[in-house]
Amino acid sequence: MHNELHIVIGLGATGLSCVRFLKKQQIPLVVMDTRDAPPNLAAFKETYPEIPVFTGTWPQATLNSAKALVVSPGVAVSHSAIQTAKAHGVEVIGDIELFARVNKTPVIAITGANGKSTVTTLVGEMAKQAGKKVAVIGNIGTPVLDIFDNDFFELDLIVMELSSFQLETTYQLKPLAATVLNITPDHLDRYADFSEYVQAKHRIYHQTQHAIINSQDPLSNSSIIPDSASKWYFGLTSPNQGEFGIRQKQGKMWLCFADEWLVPTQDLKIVGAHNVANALSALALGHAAGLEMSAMLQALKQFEGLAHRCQLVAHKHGVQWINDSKGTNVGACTAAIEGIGQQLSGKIVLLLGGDGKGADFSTLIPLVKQYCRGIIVMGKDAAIILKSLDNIVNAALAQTMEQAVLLANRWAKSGDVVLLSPACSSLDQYQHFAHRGDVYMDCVQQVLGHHAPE
Ligand code: UMA
Ligand code: ADP
Repeated sequence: MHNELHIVIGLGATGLSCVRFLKKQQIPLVVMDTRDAPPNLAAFKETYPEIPVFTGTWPQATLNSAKALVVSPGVAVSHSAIQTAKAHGVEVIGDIELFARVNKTPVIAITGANGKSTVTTLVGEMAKQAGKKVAVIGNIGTPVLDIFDNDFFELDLIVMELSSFQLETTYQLKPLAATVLNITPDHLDRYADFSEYVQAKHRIYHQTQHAIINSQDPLSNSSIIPDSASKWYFGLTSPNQGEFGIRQKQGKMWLCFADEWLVPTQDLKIVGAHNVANALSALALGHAAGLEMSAMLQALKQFEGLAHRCQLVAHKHGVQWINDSKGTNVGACTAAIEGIGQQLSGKIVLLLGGDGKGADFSTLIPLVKQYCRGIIVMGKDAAIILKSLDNIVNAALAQTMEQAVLLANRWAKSGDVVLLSPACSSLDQYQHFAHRGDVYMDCVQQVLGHHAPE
C-alpha cells in the first residue's frame, strides 16, 4: 500500500525548491542525498527540524514505501536504490514534473546540447519587449518551482531551459512551443550511450503544440513530435515558406522568415555563425508562441549575449582574450573555434581541459590543425586530451590557470586570439563554469596588467 510520502533526493537548489513546494501542500517528506555532508545540510536541519534527512547511505525500505521519489538532476536515476524503489512501484519524477502537474501558464521549452541559455535568455527578452509578463527559469539557474514563491499567477509566459537530466523525469509538460536546438555528444558519463542522451532530449517534444526544428541537425527532429503539432524550421540556409533562415543581399547576410527580410547580421551584437542559428531559433520560438515580430527584432538587436560565452575579456598588443568557460563540451568548443577562427587574421591559442565527461576529443583534430597556434591543457582529463590531440600543434600541460595564461601570453602573436573554451565541465577544480571563467579573467588581468581592456 502506498502512502503520500515523497522522498526528495538531493539537497541542492532543486531539492530545496521541491521541499518548499511539497511542504506548502502538507505532503509528508523525507530528504536523501548521496553525499555524507551536502553543502546545505546544517541550514536545512535548522529550517526543517521535523523532516528526516538521510545522507550517504539510504534506507531502502523507506524508499520502497514512498509514493514518489523526486530526484534532483544531479543524481542519476540509474542509481540502484532508485531503480529498486521503482521496481516496487514507486514513481520516479523530478521538479519539472511537479511543476507541470499544476502549471496553467503557457511554456516555451528549450533544450539542446549547446545554445540553451543564450536562446532562453533571448526569448525572455523578446517576450518582455512584446509586453509580456515573463519568467525565465529552469536549468539556466532558477529552479522552476521557485516561481510559486513569487507572483506566478500574474505571468503571461514562461520560458524554460531544460537539461536532458530534467527531461528524463518529466512526463506531463505540455509546452506551447518546444525545441531541441542541436545535439552533439555530452554527459556520456551519465548515459549508457549517445542514443540514450538523444532520447532524453527528445522527450521535450512529447506533448508540444509547436515544434521548432533545426533543419541542419537531423537529431533536432524526432518521431516523438505529435501529429497535431505544427513544425517550424530554422537553419543557416535559404528559408522556404514558413521557415527561418539566412540570405545574402548586396554583400550583407540577412536573417529571413520565408521571403521576408528581417535584419542584417551586422546589426546584431552577438557574433559567430552559432549565434545566428541561436537568433533564428529564438525568432521561430517566439513567432510560434505569438510574439510580435517587430518587438522580437528590437530585442534581438539589443541583445549582448551572456557572460562566459565567447566573452571578450581584454584586447592588448593586438591579442584578443576570450572567455568561453561555458564551452563545457566538444560541440561548444567546436562552435567557438569555428566561429572565431573563420574571422581571424591570426591564430587561436586554445586553453582547454577539466572533467571531460567521457567525451571523444579527437573530433577536434581538424579544427585545431586549421585554426590553432597551440593548445594548453589543464585539469582532471588533461592527459586524455593531450593524447587525443597529440603532435598536431604546439601543446603544453598547465598545472594552474595562471600558468596557462602566462604561457598563452608568451605564445600569442598580434592578430591572435587566446580562447578559453574548455570542452569540459569545470567541476574537477571549480565550483561551476562561472567560477572558472572568473578565475581566467582575473589571471588575464594580472598577467596583462590591471588596465587590460583597450
Ligand atoms: N549531488 C550529489 N548527490 C546528491 C545530490 C547532488 O552528489 O544526492 C551533486 C550532483 O552530482 C551535482 C551537484 O551535487 O554535482 C548539484 O546537483 P543538484 O541536482 O543538487 O543541482 P542543483 O543545485 O539543484 O542545480 C540543478 C542543475 N544542476 C545540475 O543539473 C547538475 C542546474 O544546472 C540548474 O540550474 C538548477 O538545477 C535549476 O534548475 C546547472 C548545470 O550544470 C547549471 N546543468 C547541466 C548542464 O547545463 O550541462 C545539466
Ligand atoms: P548551454 O546553455 O546549452 O550550455 P550557452 O548558450 O550557455 O549554451 O552557450 C554555451 C557555449 O556553447 C557557448 O559559449 C558556445 O561555445 C557554444 N554555443 C552556443 N550556441 C551554440 C550553438 N547554437 N551551436 C553550437 N555551440 C553553441
